[in-house]
Amino acid sequence: MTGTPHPDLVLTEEVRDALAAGRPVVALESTIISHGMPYPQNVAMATEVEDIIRGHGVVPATIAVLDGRPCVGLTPTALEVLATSPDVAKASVRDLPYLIARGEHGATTVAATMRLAALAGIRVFVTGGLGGVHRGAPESFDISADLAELTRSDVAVVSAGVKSILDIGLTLEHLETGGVPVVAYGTDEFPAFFSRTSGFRAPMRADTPEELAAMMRVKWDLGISGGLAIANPVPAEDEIPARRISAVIEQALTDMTTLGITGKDATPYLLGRIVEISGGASLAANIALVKNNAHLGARIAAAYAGG
Ligand code: PSU
Ligand code: MN
Repeated sequence: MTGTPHPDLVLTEEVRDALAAGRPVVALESTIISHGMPYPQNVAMATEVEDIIRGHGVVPATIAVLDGRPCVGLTPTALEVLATSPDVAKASVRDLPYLIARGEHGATTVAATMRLAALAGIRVFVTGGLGGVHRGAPESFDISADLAELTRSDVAVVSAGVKSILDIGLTLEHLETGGVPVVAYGTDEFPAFFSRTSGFRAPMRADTPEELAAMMRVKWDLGISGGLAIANPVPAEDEIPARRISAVIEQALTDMTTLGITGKDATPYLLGRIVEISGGASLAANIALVKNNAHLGARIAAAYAGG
């Protein structure tokens, strides 16, 4: 169903065997480890998320570029390197040729992880938050390559929606233009990462992993290339209400403008600053929502492999 992994990828034996046997595999990104959370919470989160996925009988495949090798499935030592080394570049799709040719380390964003997952034949990918259209994009043109990749790689991406460091309305418009199904899980509203609500209605809704697996099959059977954005709201007990987090986000955006930070540094700066201003509350919510996404992603992968 998924074909043979691209020969230039370095797969762990566990991942290779699972893919060859048609057993479910879930991809995980690494920018969230190297540039999205502080140490040691980052490596603890990465390890726990892998364990959650294994708990569902599904194989986790964390993706990164290590010494120029595009790796699908990582050892605990590799996770530790990604979590601690200052020499790990943030790697979107455009960075893959540069880092691989030079033999460097790269922590893959949603876009780059999708691309490598697709080359491996992995159809489900779990993350925290998607990149999107930044506030002020009509002037800055800052639109994450994650959105472009969702139009290209055949991978279903489970996130908790997009956080309001971005322009959520413009992000949804951009996904519509790209022909990307945006499906909220168990809710009518598109979730805003830290908060279950965003004020925007989700274009589509699903209530079971089987419904999502069915949509994936139909999409790719019809040859409609590209991914699906599955938006899974943060659990109610872990959410930070929109009115509470919005002041924190506004402050972080103001600080970013003052410092003149732009481009690929914008998202990592904002994530780090939000943790600082919120006194760690945002980090706890971030970890909780990633784990919640891991449960759903594993169930979707199992439903897709079983169907
Ligand atoms: N949003 C988060 N946490 C993250 C990211 C986004 O809440 O770690 C990371 C993801 O790897 C995403 C990337 O793909 O930031 C988007 O960066 P940019 O906006 O530069 O495309
Ligand atoms: Mn950008």
